[in-house]
Amino acid sequence: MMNVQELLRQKLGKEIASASNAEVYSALLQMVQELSKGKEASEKKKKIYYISAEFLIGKLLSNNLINLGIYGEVRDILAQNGKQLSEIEELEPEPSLGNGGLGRLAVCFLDSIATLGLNGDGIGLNYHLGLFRQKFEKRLQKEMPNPWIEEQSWLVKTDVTYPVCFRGLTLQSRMYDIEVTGYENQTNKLHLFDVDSVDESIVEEGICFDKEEIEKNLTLFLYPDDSDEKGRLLRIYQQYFMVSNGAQLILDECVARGSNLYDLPDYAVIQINDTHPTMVIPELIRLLIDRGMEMDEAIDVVSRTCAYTNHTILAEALEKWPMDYLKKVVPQLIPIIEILDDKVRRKYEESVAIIDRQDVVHMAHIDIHYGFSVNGVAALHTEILKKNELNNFYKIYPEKFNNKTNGITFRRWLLYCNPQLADFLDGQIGTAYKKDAGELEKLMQYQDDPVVLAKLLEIKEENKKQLCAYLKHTQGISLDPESVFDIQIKRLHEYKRQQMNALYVIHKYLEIKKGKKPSTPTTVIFGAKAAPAYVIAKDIIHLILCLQEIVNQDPEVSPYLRVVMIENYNVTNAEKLIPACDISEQISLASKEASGTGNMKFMLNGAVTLGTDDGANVEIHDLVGDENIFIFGAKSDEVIAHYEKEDYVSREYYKSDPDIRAAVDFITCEEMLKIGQKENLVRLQKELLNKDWFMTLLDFKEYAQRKEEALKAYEDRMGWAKKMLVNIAKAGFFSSDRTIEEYNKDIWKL
Ligand code: 26W
Repeated sequence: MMNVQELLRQKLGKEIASASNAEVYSALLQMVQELSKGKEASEKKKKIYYISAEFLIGKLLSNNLINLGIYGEVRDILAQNGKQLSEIEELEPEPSLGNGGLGRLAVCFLDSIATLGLNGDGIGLNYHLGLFRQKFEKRLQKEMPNPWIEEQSWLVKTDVTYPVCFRGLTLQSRMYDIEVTGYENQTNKLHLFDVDSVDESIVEEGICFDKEEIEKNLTLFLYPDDSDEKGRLLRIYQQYFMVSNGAQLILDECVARGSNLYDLPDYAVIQINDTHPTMVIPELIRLLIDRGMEMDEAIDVVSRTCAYTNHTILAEALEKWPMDYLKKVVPQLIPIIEILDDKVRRKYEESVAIIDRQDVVHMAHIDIHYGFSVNGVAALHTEILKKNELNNFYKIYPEKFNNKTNGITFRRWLLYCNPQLADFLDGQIGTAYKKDAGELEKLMQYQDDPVVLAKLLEIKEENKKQLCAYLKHTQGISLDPESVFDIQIKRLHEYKRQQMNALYVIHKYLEIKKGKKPSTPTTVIFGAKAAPAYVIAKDIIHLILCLQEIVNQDPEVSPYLRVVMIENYNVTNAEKLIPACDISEQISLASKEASGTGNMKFMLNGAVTLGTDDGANVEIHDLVGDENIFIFGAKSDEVIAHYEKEDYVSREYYKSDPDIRAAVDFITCEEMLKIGQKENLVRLQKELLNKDWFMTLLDFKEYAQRKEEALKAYEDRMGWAKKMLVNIAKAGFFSSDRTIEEYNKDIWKL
């Protein structure tokens, strides 16, 4: 058994007590890397390659200490030497290599793959700057560069390098690895590709840079702004760079493990995370032909190796690349894509073609025809794919379609972020739930035990206080821990309907002004980044920041209602917010949120969901029952029918309901215009009145009513604690270990 204290002292080269926090951080990082290195699993024949443009890894130090089984020991050793692990963690920059759910899911999956002892690595890009750092200036979002790579980081430079050819430009890649520690198990790898020539000094004002200097900018940013053609071309450069490296690595590794390439599907399965890595299909075909395979054989081999996960039904998120763009960047793929299209066209109708009449390539269509599995990420989502969005494909390939409801790793989202709750569970139901999440059900036997219920309330209270201290310390925000914490944290998007929550805030403000004082004060907390070119999303942020000012400054209102939008929402602050939440806002327009994973994290930490019948909320609802969730709003089939009939007119709701009218009018009232930007507020109001594509006003009334019910229910403390308990007890299904077991059983077959 190695001695952690000794190892740490050795890495430090001095006594722990006399080292600075920065020195301790650096020593811990080296120590973890060394310890995880010894744990690589012996390579088995078949391997899963999870290829994704995003891996939202978050900070790794504590996560790795937990997975290596030495978190408590390290924390205690540090404490004995006058050091706080929590302070040391703050020195670690967060690698924000993802936008949101899809990127975070990829990392939860890597954790579970390693934890379950499966042979599997991630493949992605080494963005030097993660998703922008968000700053608020004059109540508007400003984007700043978000560097994360320091002198010492989790990245390990390797000797692996491949040539990647673009039109008129060949770049030599460099592979970096990050160790993926499994929980008390083996270590796998996340391979991130880069080019040595990337130059951070080309970043100008904010996050602007020359989009045409490919050698210098290729892996500079995660998803550069794609609102113009140059940005979109850069996206194609990034995607091809990722998949070409990935394909070369996979073929090399499989050959090394004994494949003759004709038997590739026995050695590799490639999970394509959304359409961003789709070009891996034509690229693999191209490489196999280069190595002497016939075209038809290569297509067959690749089709039996690749599987596709769909994460959205929003048309604008299903990628389509004009042939012109592809010709400018990757001309070598054009003849292959044309053959793939030709084969489809010979057999099937136009609607499932790969290249459409406008000469645009539908990336998802490549995945579906030339992959062996298509999965959605929650039961409802998969049903909608089969019945609606992808129905024409489902009719051709019913056997390819399957559901894999998302999951989250309980190591990060319970053991790490809520140690008080985890400790309490250990004492109550034993520790087996850490590896077998279904064990959480054992908590059900205490649903009427007043001591257990009181303890759950106490833990929540403590977490709320800790959040208050954290927000005070990091953002200068003061909150009242006695109030109900009602939290909506996720990317900003109209379909997620932060604007509906903001309208509720206005409604409540007006009610309080009229003298209707609520018995329990509420704090509505938002956290969200808006895509830099998404104008309305930024207007919604502006609205919320203006409301924050008006509501919190109003002495008549602020004792009962407060609004806070935290700056720079990311994984690190999610880890503090989620354990402190009472009401989890999951209010997307039904049918639009593929799954959601924040909903699962909140549930696991004892928050009660206020949500629509959408994504995985439907499954949460089924598990906890009507008593333990607050569901409202139009159902997905009603919503789909509105779109089909084009019969939703938001203005009618505005006209016929005085509460809605008052709330919408408030957006541009004198008070608001005094502190807000007229242009943004007027534009947002017009959008709600003239378009409201995501039907905010349709659900508003029911939403406000349900929220009142939830707030009322909160007042019965024991009744509420029971709801918390049931949510925690039923959360086991949402462990990503369960999800990965299903992927393996049905798709990967390792
Ligand atoms: C066009 C490029 C693009 C489009 C969409 C990049 C990134 C995105 C999203 C951020 C994709 C995403 O995060 N989707 C989410 O995936 C989660 C994991 O499956 C689901 O839980 C969410 O419902 C879904 O929105």
